[in-house]
Amino acid sequence: ELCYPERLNCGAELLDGTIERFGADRPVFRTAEGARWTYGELRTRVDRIAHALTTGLGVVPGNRVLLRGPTTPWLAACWLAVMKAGAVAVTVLAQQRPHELATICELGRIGHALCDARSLEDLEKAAVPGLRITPYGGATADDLLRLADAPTAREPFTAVETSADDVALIAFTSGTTGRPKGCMHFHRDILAIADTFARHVLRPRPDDVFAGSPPLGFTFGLGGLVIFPMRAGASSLLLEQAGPKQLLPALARHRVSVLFTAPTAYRAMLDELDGYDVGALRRCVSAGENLPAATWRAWHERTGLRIINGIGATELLHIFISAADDEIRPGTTGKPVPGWHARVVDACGQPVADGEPGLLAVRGPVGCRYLADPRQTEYVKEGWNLTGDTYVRESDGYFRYVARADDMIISAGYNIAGPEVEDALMRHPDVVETAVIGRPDEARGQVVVAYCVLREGVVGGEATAGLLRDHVKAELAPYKCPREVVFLEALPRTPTGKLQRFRLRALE
Ligand code: 3SK
Repeated sequence: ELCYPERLNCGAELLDGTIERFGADRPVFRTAEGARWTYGELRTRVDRIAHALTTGLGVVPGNRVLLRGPTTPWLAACWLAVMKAGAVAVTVLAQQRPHELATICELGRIGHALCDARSLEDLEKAAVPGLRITPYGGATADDLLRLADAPTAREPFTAVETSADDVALIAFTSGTTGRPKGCMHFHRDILAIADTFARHVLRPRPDDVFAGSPPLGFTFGLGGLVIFPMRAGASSLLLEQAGPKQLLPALARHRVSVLFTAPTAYRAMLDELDGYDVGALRRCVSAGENLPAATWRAWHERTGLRIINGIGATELLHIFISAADDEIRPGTTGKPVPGWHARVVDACGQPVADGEPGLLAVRGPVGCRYLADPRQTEYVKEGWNLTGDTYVRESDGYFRYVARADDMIISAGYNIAGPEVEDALMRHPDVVETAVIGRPDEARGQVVVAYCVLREGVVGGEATAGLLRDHVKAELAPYKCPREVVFLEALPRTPTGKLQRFRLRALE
């Protein structure tokens, strides 16, 4: 059971609390461009921003402040300042376009935005009535620091005494289907993810250097690159460009020890590993999508490292099922993280037998609270959060991913999980990425269609399609074999890297 005081400010806890425990001189953030911040320097900047917010901009506790920009120490500092000021951070992704930003601002009733000077254009184009935009980080447009330059802003900022149950963060997700939903999280939730997944599974050390690809606008990144390292007194390399091509050299150069990224990035890095010394790595976390067992094994073979696979959700802030070290079982996600409970249920919410597929239901220290959205009652039923994933619980308590609940293919009466066919295809050396969907079919209801991205230099076409179909037939029951294989240059993904199967279905 987690137990937090009634008065709790997660920004103060992560920053001032960590300084109390570990000292102010330890490194906290660095960048590929050479910036180096200590915890003490971070506190000075956070306090000045908090003064600028409250005195300069008139932000009061409970006001919502949109944060937009690439992954930089300044964005992390703005987030911490919003926390310390008792306001509510609304995080968005750099890729979100004007109409999406306008929807978010309207839904979130947002009055203020702190925006990296390089990311202003789309936010300005969103033309949100009454939104006051304050740029930060630009050589000429650093309004934020100008506000923070007032003599009073040089004093330490005393964090607002928020309650543990005050909303601290609204994280917007459009999931894989489109319409954005705001997920509200409390101050205690921010610490709870560090005190469950990070504490029990990741087990970071103060000398760890974290890095990864998820942006801070995605709670996977906010947790993995800011909250977890700070809770442990560790440091984080914040990368503005964090594709597989930038990650590998950064891991080597900065002796990164804890990596957060998605299955596709692990797969892509495998092709480039030679020539990079990733010997400092000791923890690799994968989430955002199911990790194919083939990718887990290939990474283990090449690096000796056992990837920590996890399932998380913006609704629940971070990872709730996972496993560590020797408990990791490739091809499964693991067991509920200590503090969390999980079960597999039928459409009426009744538990199904072990070994049977059903809907994943979880409960724990963080719950889903959508901001004014009727979909709340679809996600939370009788205290259980229904994540929209189909899972199997094995008899020894391990949870195995089957598919997104709406990604099951029913063909001639057979239930086929797209990801199982994808796993089989991924075991073919020429396949880099794949997505399997059901195509409507008069005779069979649906037929299996595989979309594949091939290794560079391999040519698609009838012959390759035939080879891949033979490969699947050798690995799985023949009824699971794709009727058709379609070759693409890349698969459609959300800005957070999740596959958008609905866009593939629209091609059918
Ligand atoms: O959405 C996800 O997949 C996720 C995974 C890990 C942590 C947080 C999130 C939102």
